[in-house]
Amino acid sequence: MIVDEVVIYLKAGRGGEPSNSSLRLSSRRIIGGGGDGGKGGDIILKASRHLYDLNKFLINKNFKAQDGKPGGSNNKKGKNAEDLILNVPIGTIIRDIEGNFIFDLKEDNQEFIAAKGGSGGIGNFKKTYTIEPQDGEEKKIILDYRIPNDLAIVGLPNVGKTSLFNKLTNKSYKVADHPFTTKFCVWANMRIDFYDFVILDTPPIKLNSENKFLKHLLRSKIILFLSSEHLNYKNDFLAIKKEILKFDPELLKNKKVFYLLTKADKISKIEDKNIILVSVEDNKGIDYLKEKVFKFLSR
Ligand SMILES: Nc1nc2c(ncn2[C@@H]2O[C@H](COP(=O)(O)OP(=O)(O)OP(=O)(O)O)[C@@H](O)[C@H]2O)c(=O)[nH]1
Ligand SMILES: [Mg+2]
Repeated sequence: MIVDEVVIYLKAGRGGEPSNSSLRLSSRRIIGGGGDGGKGGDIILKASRHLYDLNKFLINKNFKAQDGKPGGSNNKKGKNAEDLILNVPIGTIIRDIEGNFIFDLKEDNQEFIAAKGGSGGIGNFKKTYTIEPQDGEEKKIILDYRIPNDLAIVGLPNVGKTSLFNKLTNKSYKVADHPFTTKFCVWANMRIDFYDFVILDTPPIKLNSENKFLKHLLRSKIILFLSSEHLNYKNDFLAIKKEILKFDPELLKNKKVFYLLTKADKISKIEDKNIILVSVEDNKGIDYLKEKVFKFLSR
């Protein structure tokens, strides 16, 4: 099971305390000599290609960066605290607790300051007063992981999604002659002509239901709509489209959709130019599909 959404609590570091001390310049001259406090540590979220879900945040959800060090006498500045860096998988969207978008960490090593450390207090060097340090920002945020992928397979239950996924990736995920076999999204590389593309298999779409896994279509460039209804496939495709649009209309924007009729070993041909016939039993249409995918993705 992949963990694709978590709420975490962040507390950036407070600035260091200022020093309030005296500095003797001569037997008659004494001035303020206190140094400034150091800056509190930021909490930075950083995209890492070594992580593939948000599982690690189930163990620890609370993060605190260190406070800045206090200033010293003789105008000695306190040390800035080190930033706290939290690695997240590439493809993690940061949201506020109401779900509003804040930032999308799409590329390896990309960083975002999620909570800013407070500035250090100002010491009384050459002054008669000090200024208090600032607290670090405190935040509760949502990490919303959207699996990076080039193409995704979607469809109603039992239409042959995982069978096609296995065929295209040489994997052997569970296939069964009953609906709802696939419970979670899985993804793997599909190699075509020395190029690797990431393909996503999804659980079946349930009609009139939330289908939360559809959020992983956000980054797909191609979506394969699958039906095994050799007569009523148009109804299936309409139902798939309706469920996706209901979940989030953005998911179909600027996407290429290929319409696939599966289990084509059971029929001879079909008079519909918009449909690609495929069968994992006799390999019908598999090379043609790969060619179309390759043409589109390697443009
Ligand atoms: N004849 C034939 N049967 C197929 C083909 N592809 C899949 N099947 C069969 O259809 C059934 C469902 O296949 P799956 O790949 O598990 O279908 P799915 O859409 O992933 O199913 P869910 O994960 O439950 O939604 C299995 O019994 C497969 O053997 C095909 O090309 N031809
Ligand atoms: Mg499946």
